[in-house]
Amino acid sequence: MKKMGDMLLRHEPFSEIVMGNTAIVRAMVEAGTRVVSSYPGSPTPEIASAIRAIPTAERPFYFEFSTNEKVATELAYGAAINGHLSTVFFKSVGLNVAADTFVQLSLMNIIGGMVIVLGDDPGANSSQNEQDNRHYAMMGYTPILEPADPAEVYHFYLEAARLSRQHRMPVILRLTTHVCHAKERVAFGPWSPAQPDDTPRFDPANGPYIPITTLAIEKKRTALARLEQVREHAEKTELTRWVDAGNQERGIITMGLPFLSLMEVLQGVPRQPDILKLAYVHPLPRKKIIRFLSGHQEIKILEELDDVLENQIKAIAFDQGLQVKIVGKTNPEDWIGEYTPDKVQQVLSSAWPDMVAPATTSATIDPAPHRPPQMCPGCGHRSAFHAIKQALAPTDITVADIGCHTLGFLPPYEMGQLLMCMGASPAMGSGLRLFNTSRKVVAFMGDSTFFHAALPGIVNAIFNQHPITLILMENGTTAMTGHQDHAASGKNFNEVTDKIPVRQALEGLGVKHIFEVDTYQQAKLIELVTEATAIDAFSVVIARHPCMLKFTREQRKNPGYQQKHVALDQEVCERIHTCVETFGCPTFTRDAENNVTINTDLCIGDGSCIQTCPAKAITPAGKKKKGGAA
Ligand SMILES: Cc1ncc(C[n+]2csc(CCOP(=O)(O)OP(=O)(O)O)c2C)c(N)n1
Repeated sequence: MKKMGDMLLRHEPFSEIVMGNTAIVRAMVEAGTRVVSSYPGSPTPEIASAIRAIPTAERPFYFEFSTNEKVATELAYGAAINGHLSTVFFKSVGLNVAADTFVQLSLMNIIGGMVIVLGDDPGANSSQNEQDNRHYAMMGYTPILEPADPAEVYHFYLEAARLSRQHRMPVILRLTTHVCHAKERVAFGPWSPAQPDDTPRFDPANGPYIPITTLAIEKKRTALARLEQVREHAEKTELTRWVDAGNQERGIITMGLPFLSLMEVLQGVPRQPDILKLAYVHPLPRKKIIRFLSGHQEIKILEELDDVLENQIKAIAFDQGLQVKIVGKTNPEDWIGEYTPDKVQQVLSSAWPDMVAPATTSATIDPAPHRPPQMCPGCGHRSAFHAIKQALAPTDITVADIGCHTLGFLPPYEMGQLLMCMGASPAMGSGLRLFNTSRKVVAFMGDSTFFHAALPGIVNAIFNQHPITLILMENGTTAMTGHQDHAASGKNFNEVTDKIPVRQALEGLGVKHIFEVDTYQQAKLIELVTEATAIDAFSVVIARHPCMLKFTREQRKNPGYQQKHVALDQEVCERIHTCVETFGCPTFTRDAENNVTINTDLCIGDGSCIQTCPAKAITPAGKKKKGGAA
């Protein structure tokens, strides 16, 4: 980590093999960014890992994980109108949370400049959907730059920062999963640290910053005029690539990852098409596109997710009265998934089969064995779900939320029958409870989600008296995205801080029925859930246990650390298989003879399984030396 931190602060130009998520941090440093904020979400958390590699005292900018994406956006905006170049980054669906603020930003005079880094997720690798945030950018009159690889991430960030400062408007840098995680050698420029001018420059005269009534209309005019100025940059920028193969029949307009995949697919193709690879995805370089369209008989638009480019380019061609044939999406599948090389081959072959043969690879290559997601050994959520299931009737309704605990919906627990987005479970549960006196409603939620977006739903349940039970699965961290701290963790990104205990927050809101238990105490948990769900009022069970992945990782750093594991006495085991079938810890394996063994590489010896064995065959066992046999 120190090496990475030193690298990111080098003064002389250098080149290094880095991820897109690392390249962007060097760009932030070189651009003179002063404030960066985020809420964790794939594919962007490694940006924060790279930031962490720079010790706080040496970091040339302030960074924080805020409580949610809206807050992070507002913080970056506040800093930017005080004159500081700022950046906010988060995952695709984070823009839904930030949207109420985001859509106003283009109306403002952002004197310091503000870059919004989006981690979009075509293929829904780690998201509830694969939404195309170009729609938001268009709705918010905000320019977007879309890089294809780590080198472009670096250059495009610098361009976005320049543009944003110059036009005092927000600029989006749209990354996608592969672009964030791909690695390549990037040539970075020099950095000469200068004493930043931190004068607070906020001046209402730079605004107005209050976009209401006629002012909102005036501000919209300004936003539209700025977009036209940005279009002029888009026409001229060398970041747009025109790959001229001298082909006057066929051309392809594309951007981002699909461009890289296209280059792979076109290898060995005898008659190469011309390619226009866009850097600015909004606003489009209209004149350049008209020139490209005019020079070809047929154009293929190659874009991931929605037909955003296609519709605009077809409109441009129509307005210009161009005769060129434009082939966009031809199949519903073209709207879906990442444009990896095999996907691009498939999409291109359906437009131009004489140029590219249909992809055959998927049928011939053995797929990797299916590996369903699951909770880690020792996870407190497993112990909780195993117990809670025993406290509820099969007809009761269980509402999931977003986080590691979402995995409770999987067998054998099947706890959580519906899921929407972060913080939605209390209000959805409240709706399910209306006119419903026969089926209890239980909502689940993690502690990061509690602060992120759940408080309004909880307040609503209290205020409007919805008698549901919320089970707050408190593991002390934002586990699913890589253990980022949150308001109840006792530290923020930079320092130790006071905890905001969830119990006190709930009491402050007026919740009268609050129960607390460690999730490893299964009998107690069953008792409390039974009691809480019997109350005809909003109730909360705080089901607490530290995230054991995080805890064990920290323990392993101790020199004398010895991995523990449980043992299973084959003589006592009655082959009931609760450990495998109902508790479901991946540590237990059942063989063809129905014998259960323990994988001591996986088992952390937490012992939460011991109480689940009706035959009492599981015991705390021997300790396994670091790296040695049991
Ligand atoms: C709006 C939004 N932002 C970020 C994410 C990414 N995300 C998925 S799970 C999760 C962590 C939730 O943490 P917590 O509620 O504490 O549950 P845990 O994973 O610890 O069980 C986050 C941040 C998301 N899905 N949606």
